[in-house]
Amino acid sequence: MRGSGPRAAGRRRTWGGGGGGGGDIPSTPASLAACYSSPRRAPLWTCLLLCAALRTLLASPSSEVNLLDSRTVMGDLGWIAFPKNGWEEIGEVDENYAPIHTYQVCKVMEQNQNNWLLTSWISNEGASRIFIELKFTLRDCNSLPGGLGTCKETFNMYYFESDDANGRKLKENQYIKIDTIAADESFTELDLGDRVMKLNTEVRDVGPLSKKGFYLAFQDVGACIALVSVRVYYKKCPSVVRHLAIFPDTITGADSSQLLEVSGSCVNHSVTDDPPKMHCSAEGEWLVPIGKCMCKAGYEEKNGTCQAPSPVTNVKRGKIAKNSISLSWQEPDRPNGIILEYEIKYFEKDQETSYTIIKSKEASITAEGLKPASVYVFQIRARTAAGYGVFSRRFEFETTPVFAASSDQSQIPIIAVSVTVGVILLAVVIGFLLSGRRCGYSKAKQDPEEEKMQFHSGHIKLPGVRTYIDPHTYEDPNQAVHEFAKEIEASSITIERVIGAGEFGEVCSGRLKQPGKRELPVAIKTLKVGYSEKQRRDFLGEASIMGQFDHPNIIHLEGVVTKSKPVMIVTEYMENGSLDTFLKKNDGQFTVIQLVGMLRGIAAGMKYLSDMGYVHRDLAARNILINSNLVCKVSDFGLSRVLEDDPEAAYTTRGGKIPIRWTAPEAIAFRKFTSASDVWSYGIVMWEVVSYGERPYWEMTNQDVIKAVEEGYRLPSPMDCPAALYQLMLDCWQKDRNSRPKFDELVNMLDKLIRNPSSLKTLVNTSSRVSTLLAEHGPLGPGAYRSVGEWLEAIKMGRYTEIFMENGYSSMDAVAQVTLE
Ligand code: ACK
Repeated sequence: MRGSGPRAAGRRRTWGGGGGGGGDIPSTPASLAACYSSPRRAPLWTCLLLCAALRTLLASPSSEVNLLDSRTVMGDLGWIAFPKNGWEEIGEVDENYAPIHTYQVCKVMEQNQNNWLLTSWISNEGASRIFIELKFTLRDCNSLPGGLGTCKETFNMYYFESDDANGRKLKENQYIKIDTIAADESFTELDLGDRVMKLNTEVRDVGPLSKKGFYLAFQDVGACIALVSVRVYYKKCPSVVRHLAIFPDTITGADSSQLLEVSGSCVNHSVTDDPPKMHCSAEGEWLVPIGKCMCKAGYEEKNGTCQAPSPVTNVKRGKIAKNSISLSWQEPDRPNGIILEYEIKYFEKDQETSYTIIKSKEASITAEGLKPASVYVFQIRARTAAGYGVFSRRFEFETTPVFAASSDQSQIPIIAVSVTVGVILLAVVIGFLLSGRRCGYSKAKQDPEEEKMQFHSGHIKLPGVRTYIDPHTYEDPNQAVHEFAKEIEASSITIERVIGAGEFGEVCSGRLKQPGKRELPVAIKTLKVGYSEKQRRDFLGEASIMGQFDHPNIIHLEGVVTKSKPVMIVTEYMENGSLDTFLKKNDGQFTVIQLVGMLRGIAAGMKYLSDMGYVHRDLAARNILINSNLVCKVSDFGLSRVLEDDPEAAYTTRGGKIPIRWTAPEAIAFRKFTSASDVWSYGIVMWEVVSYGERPYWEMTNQDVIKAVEEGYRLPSPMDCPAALYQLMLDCWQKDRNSRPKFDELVNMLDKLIRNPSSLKTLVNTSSRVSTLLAEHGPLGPGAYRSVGEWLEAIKMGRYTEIFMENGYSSMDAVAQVTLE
């Protein structure tokens, strides 16, 4: 599992040994098999087989822009080899007579090979990070008769930046090495017998580039290689329209973890005070839109554009005779300007090709010259200065028979026409959304008052559970320390080394040997000399809090030294230090179950704290410690000062200091810190863990994070994240704090996942991951969208937009009114 963000996706290619590793190419032609069978014979690697297969694989993702693709170059590539008898090009053509630019070298029997292949100049077209995808085959040295001593199974790739398209250098030392390329799959003679050739794909990236272009070079030092294709590309975030703003094609940043902030421009007939922004990731994905454009007065949003009035919905029939039908209607719900006129289209049922249009300045008409006893279909639309709105749904009325008396039923409301396909569909979709949204556990709605009792005041006693006592309630803080923390003799502590710096002084590791007890490894926090009385009180405040807890997932306090200097807090030693640093150091090294185990431990520790009535306020991976058995323990307790010494904490407009990226919106906005806001932070910790210590919201500013979260956006799923875990994260990030899971529910859920590891196999797939980058995670139902078209598009049912419109479901309000019935 990896970080979801710009950095992580880029990294994955490199660790994975390239973007895909080996793949079999079946049915090697006889000529190719023959050439490989003896490296001594000039290997005529016609590789003909490759061309047809490869050309079908050419399509690159829309976010990738090719700077060079050797497979599509029709003429001479202009590459040069030195020495001349090293790399050689296979002068073959494919079945369409297009050249196959395959280069080979196979001097495995000769000593001291140093064969270079230099490309011609490649413009980077303004991109500062480029990717190189190599497809090649490589012979397994073990399978070579007698060549073992000299044969190699790697080659090297280099680059040289230049503004000059004619500036190719021949000196080796002018080239900078990109990487040594090894094959995931080499092949043997046996493979050739089976006519299976192992094609390797490796991708490397280079950046930041500062010149207009570059040359690539491939160095062979004695391998048997066929370089089948070289594709050089950069990534871009393709132009999109989001929230009525157009975001242009944007080349990704130079750094693999960079998020580029891009401003959008409002579509025609829309405006904004604050231009909307999106962030272009290094992987070419648009992330976290902020802000929106609004249609100008007189325009309404539809399918990403601004059009004129909303449709007429409330049509009543008036006098109906054998040759005429009178109708009246009300102004559209949202005229979006002054209605200049209405256009009425009508036709005899099933004769749609022959229709009549009449215009009326009034909201009523009489259609005349109709056939008796015939059904007519009517549709009406309004026009303002901005143009026509969409037509209303179809209304059907029947003229009377020749001999029937006319009727004036103008006061009788029109009976709704039969339920259309669109409505049924809508009902099904809504039902589906409502029922499918929740899975796993049920989140009992918590009475806010009840919550206050449980979470807000630290002194409400839960049956059978000890309660946390705020050290502030002691007049003398020293009394609190001595009530909850044991005094340790300084002489029983041996300090071994400094392991970090805390706000109050150094953090050291050492050993504790108390009389009658065995020696323990410990961590020792010290209070630096020259401290003030307040600093001493705050420093020891943490011990007063920690000393009240006794749980395997809460850092254990051994005791304090207050009677001599330096003043110290002694805790159990956690070999692997803080969780965020540990995960970054061990990126990609753990199984999903190990990660879930870590999360389970943190949740269990937090359940204990919330049961005690303690609200942490600064739950983050940096404040979790992990030991050599990968047991995670919650640490960093404090009074107000917890947030003071957290480098992540920033001042809010209300003056408090808050670690914005980890904190629930209600805690940021009005300091509503509860166990439910700790649950929000826990969701962020889950994200940090699954993404191996990625920074939440990457380089976005705190202000942008606050705005984006307020607007309903949530962190996207980390790469390769089990869907069940991401769903838990989203649950923790519910805007309504009462809807978030409680810590005991989180522990139960994680236990279930651990007991049933196959439930972790379903990963959030890439396409839905990308769509969640953009999706609003408020209500996932229609309420989250501002137009019917946008909603239907989001649920992949955009093709039904017209049906919805025709049936009068043109606004999200109208959609929201529809019941399953
Ligand atoms: O990431 P680290 O190695 O883990 O660096 C920080 C540093 O001290 C400053 O807080 C480490 N640290 C804090 N408490 C402990 C502990 N109980 N056991 C091991 N390391 C600790 C923390």
